[in-house]
Amino acid sequence: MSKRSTAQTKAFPAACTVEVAWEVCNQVGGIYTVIRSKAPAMVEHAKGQFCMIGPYINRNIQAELEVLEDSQDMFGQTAATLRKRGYDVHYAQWLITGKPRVVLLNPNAIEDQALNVVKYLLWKNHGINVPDNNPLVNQVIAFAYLTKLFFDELTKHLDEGQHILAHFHEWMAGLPILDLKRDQMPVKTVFTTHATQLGRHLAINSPMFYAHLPFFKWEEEAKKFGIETEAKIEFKCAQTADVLTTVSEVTARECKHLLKRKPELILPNGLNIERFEALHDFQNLHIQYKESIHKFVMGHFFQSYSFDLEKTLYFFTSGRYEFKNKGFDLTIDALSKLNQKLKKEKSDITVVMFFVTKRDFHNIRPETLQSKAMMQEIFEMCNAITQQVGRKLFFASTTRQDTHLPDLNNFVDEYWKLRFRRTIQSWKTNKNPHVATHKLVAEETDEVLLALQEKNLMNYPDDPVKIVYHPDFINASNPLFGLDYNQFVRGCHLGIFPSYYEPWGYTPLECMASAVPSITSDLSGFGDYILRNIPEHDEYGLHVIERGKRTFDWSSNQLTDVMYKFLEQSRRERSMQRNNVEKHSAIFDWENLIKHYVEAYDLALGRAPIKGTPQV
Ligand code: G6P
Ligand code: 1S3
Repeated sequence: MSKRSTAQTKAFPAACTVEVAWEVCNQVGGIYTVIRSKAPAMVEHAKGQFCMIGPYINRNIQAELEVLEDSQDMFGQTAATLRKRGYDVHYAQWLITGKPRVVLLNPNAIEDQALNVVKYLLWKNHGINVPDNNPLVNQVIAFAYLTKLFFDELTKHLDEGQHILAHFHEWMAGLPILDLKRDQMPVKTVFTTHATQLGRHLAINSPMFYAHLPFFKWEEEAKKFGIETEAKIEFKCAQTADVLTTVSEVTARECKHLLKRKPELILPNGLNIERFEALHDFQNLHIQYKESIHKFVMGHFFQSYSFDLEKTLYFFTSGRYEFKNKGFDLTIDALSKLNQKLKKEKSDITVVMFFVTKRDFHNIRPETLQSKAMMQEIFEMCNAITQQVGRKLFFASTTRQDTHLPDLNNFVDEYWKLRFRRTIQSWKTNKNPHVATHKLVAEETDEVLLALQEKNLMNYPDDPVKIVYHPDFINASNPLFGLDYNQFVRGCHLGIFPSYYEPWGYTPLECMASAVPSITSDLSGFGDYILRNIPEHDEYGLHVIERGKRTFDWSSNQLTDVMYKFLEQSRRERSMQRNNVEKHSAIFDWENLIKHYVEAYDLALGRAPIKGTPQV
């Protein structure tokens, strides 16, 4: 493979900026958050000459789109030309903050015969073999074909010497880079990988992933995992783009070894912090949403036994179901130590730990739903009784001669007394509350359940650490909490994310934006970033567990200590810490972080020299 030039000297004016990603209008994982939250900053930076390209595969997206089919701008005209040629192309404004314009291309509308020709050319021109039976790869290739057609047309609108700045995210969107370069199009390319295909697989399967990183042979490993096409596309995109970037130093190391090119720049992920900004009432929001979590906890636990909600703290973790990569294993281990420690001390504190992830399940456990319904009934019954007592007391107060408070029991009808007794009696049980809220499809082999069983974290009455395993992501329609995810986060006290493999990791950042302290690890991109850039991070409520150079047990002990110290804080200290977290969250606002993107674009357009020789 040839070496690229070490520096670019000529600066190219950019006619427009185009950002291409599989997750434009199509939520799969974290890249959707990047694209969506960054939109206002991008629109502002490109001064309107900006559009996103994504696949048209999520039909529900129509509700979020304002169609711009008659638009005469260069993107609208290009989309119209492709439509006239028979392609399924949509041009619209995406109705999110920033209202970016989007072009959506339908990969499923490409016929098999045409797709076979595209595959043949991919093999002939770039040495990439494509299997017959991989529907996702087929979609990716068809999407790349349409994207390249779009650029072919779009460049016809350029003036002499002008270029397009095109930013591609991940292997699923990056493929057109190869033909753009091959055809020497006036398009400058930035490729951002948000993880590496191989890294993810190796981290799950190789016990010493980080130590072995320099020694893996990427082609052999890709074959082992059956991801040769994906890995090759990613490798070629990384090699061919004018500028390679990734989201953290952690992933940059992976790129160096597995993609054989050191990224020129790191583009840390941010959030549109304004969206979360609750001015001065975020403490009140915490109380309000905590109340909803209390209700769930009462329904789930108090049927069997009760504890003092004033002395109960809510911890949570959430993320894709990757037991080891997301650090669920470490979290369970540390929780079991915390449980023992609190039990030994006869502590009066209760910790309720929520595991929020996505697993196949049959249904929410009927007991969970029933108990929640009973809570509602008890709530309504108590309201009815207090209303009755209130009315009778008011009447008695005005008619009595003596000034003593009468016995309120006398104001409750026999009917309500009986109903009260019956309801409470039928609700109480001596069974332990389940750890899982849902009936899982693969209960016997579920790693979280097995680890909880092994560590005996089974919600026994004398356990200070209680577990709620919620195998579904939380949204507002969720019947158990009645909260959307951000509200749930605000209602909790501490987020726990000590990941083993995490290119960036939005969850602790989302906590920060919601004024909730969190724990992350030095192996996550976010944790590594705060270690490098925010030395006083503990004061900001951002705790980092060392995992990179430590054993599992060492890290687990450290995690136990950090959780224990958190419990030692007074309510006032917790409240002050929430203030601190909120105060510093602007560090991660896109308004501050967009500068890294601008730097990448300047590099690609030759406005700044690319330092160093990319490796091959
Ligand atoms: C805020 C409020 C306090 C409230 C506290 C609950 O700080 O201003 O009035 O008591 O939240 O905090 P906690 O950490 O116990 O949920
Ligand atoms: C990736 O998504 P994931 O959850 O598969 O990209 C995200 C955005 O850059 C990043 O936060 C995450 O760590 C990566 O893993």
